[in-house]
Amino acid sequence: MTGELRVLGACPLDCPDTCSWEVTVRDGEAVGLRGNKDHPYTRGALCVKVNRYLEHTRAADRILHPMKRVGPKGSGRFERITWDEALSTISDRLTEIVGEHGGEAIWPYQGTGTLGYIQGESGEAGRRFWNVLGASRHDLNICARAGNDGLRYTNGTPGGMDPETFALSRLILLWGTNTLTSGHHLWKFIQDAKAAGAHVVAIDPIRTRTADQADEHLPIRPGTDAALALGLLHVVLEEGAEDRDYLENHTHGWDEFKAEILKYPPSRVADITGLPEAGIRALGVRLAHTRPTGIRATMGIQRHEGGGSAMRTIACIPGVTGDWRHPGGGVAYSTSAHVRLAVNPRYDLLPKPVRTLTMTRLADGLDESVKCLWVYAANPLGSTSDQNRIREAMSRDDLFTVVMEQFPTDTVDYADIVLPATMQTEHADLHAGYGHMYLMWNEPAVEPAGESLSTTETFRRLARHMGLTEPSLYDSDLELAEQLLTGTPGITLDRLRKEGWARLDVPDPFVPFTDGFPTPSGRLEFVSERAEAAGLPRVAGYVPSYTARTAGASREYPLTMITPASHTFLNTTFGNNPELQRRSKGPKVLVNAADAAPRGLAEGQLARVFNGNGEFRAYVEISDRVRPGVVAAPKGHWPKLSPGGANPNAAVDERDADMGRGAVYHDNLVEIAAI
Ligand SMILES: Nc1nc2c(c(=O)[nH]1)N[C@H]1C(S)=C(S)[C@@H](COP(=O)(O)OP(=O)(O)OC[C@H]3O[C@@H](n4cnc5c(=O)[nH]c(N)nc54)[C@H](O)[C@@H]3O)O[C@H]1N2
Ligand SMILES: Nc1nc2c(c(=O)[nH]1)N[C@H]1C(S)=C(S)[C@@H](COP(=O)(O)OP(=O)(O)OC[C@H]3O[C@@H](n4cnc5c(=O)[nH]c(N)nc54)[C@H](O)[C@@H]3O)O[C@H]1N2
Ligand code: SF4
Ligand SMILES: [Mo]
Repeated sequence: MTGELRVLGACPLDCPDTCSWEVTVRDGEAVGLRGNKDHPYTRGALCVKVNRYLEHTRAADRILHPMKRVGPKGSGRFERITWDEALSTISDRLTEIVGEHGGEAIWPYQGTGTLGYIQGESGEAGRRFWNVLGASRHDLNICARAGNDGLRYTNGTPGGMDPETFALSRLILLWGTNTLTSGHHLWKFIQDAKAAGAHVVAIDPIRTRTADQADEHLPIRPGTDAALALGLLHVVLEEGAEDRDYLENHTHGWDEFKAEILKYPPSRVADITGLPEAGIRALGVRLAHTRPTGIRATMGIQRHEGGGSAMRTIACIPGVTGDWRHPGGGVAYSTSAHVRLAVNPRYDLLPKPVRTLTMTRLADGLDESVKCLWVYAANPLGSTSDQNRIREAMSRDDLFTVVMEQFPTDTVDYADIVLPATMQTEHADLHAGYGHMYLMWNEPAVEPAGESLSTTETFRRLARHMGLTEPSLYDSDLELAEQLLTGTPGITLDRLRKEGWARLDVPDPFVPFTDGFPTPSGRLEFVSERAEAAGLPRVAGYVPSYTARTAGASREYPLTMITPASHTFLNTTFGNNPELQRRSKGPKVLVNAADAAPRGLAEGQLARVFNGNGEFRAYVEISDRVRPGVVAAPKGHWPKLSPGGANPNAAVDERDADMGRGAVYHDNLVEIAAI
């Protein structure tokens, strides 16, 4: 490649915005990266994390060739090997393991490092290979599952509002979501709504930077959101503002749900949520009389024991107010369910039905029955609950661990073989935002760095090395793209490569559920027979989180810990980036003065945060941004780069949320002590 060219691409990270970007390539080298101004949703700006992505691709600690471990597990001591040696070692071990123990002894642990449909988890990259081998299935439930399931009970699908329509909302509830940190491009649409007179309310136990910009902030007690939803609806009923025609014609189970709402008058809800009764009442009155009301509730809200029920119940609000009638009304969680790409990981290739292992349950699941742990696009030692037990499980000598990575994470330190992975400027991929309604194409801009290979190419080479004959294992990236796009007639690969993105085939503005709801009744379900059959409450309602139901009772660990998104990292991605580490000013833990004083904690001092699971260390920030009784420790710092060698997940329990075995990252009790 000579001369200068501009290559269209997309940010691959697990962020709702999936930015459109443009890479400037000069003489085969990427020399510039900027957000694409023409993209209708992301409109140019990237973010503090990704602005210097090109530098990150060239970071000194990038893994550029295959390696084998030479020190003990966890030591991080490796020696360079050739791809040929890596593939031979792996082929031999996999063949031996499948022969002796069966394919189910392999756990392909795929994470969210890239959301690509070709290279990443959205298309279950690599899964065809695993199916031929008969490997265990992997349930990637770590992020959004409890909420997805909750929404499915109410609406039949997790898909909801097109986020662009928030510009049309007149009341906006930012509920358990930190927009300006975790997907800031929505803010432009919120600003448009504000300019037209909309009122914006943040409902979050933390006064986040998003709450700072809202008109009103309700610092709710964690894990009590469904009670607030019922209390607000109580006021809507008092005001006589329920949409009776909508209730009659588009919902299922109103009488039973109404009886549930009537159990939650604002006075009771004030006791449960820790919010002033007057504030609940005032917001209830606003909700009663403001159409359209748009609710943005994202994943933060469902990282709790009652998290699925919280989303299920919040989703009932527009059923009562009739907001789904209007563009700008309803609930927006994720847009993924609107994407119709023809994902085909070929489970038909499995030689026999196999077990499913659960991503959120790595410490429990990694028992003697697992002989090979294959980690790709994931950093479980930084991101998954119960870090100490994972470390112990990964130390087992007879466990063969392969990690495909870009950087030497804590997880890499436990690998037998490390395989170097390409970064987004070096491979082709097809994406869809989970916070917008566009498909995106990422054209490779430069050659892979060092000896790194993409996920698909790694599995193709491995399949060839093992002599596997299933033809679909050898489909090229462009063939995979063509296959995916058969699900979206009208959007061709040629068009996507030329234009960079294409709006999903939906009207603009998009109003979902105008033709009914994909539930068994075809209506919005306040009452769900499917939930009942699954052992869950029949009627949507309040299921307290673990901390909400026990905090007062625990004298040993009295503080509720939330571990939200960090502004400067994307999960643990960028946790090794010196500039972003510096900007994070962490690891830190936010503590209210009322909790700091009795513990003798001073501003800026290093403290131990601990419970029965383990401990991590963080610098105390005394702050009225957290309620008394609540502490916040942002996620993303690498354990080995943190004081004490652990991050908050050492104190996160491997408990399940009420739905989908979701993780409970914001639902743990801790104590803090000065060091
Ligand atoms: N900068 C940055 N952006 C990210 C990420 C990142 O790590 N960094 N992660 C990405 C990923 S993987 C995801 S899934 C999304 C997640 O994005 P969000 O959904 O925004 O997730 P969280 O930061 O976990 O939680 C959001 C807010 O919910 C609040 N919260 C916690 N518990 C409760 C509760 O019980 N009730 C209420 N009302 N609020 C509560 C937290 O205090 C937090 O401010 O963001 C993505 N974007
Ligand atoms: N305490 C706490 N923990 C949390 C959360 C929380 O709120 N609090 N949030 C959870 C959430 S929402 C999520 S989604 C999970 C995420 O957890 P994981 O899925 O483990 O994601 P990351 O920690 O970002 O690690 C992804 C790794 O993939 C690598 N990678 C990126 N692209 C590629 C690629 O193309 N190929 C390969 N082979 N590797 C690649 C990156 O270098 C990075 O090390 O974390 C969860 N962990
Ligand atoms: S992390 Fe999100 S906001 Fe930042 S560039 Fe990627 S998609 Fe855009
Ligand atoms: Mo996530």
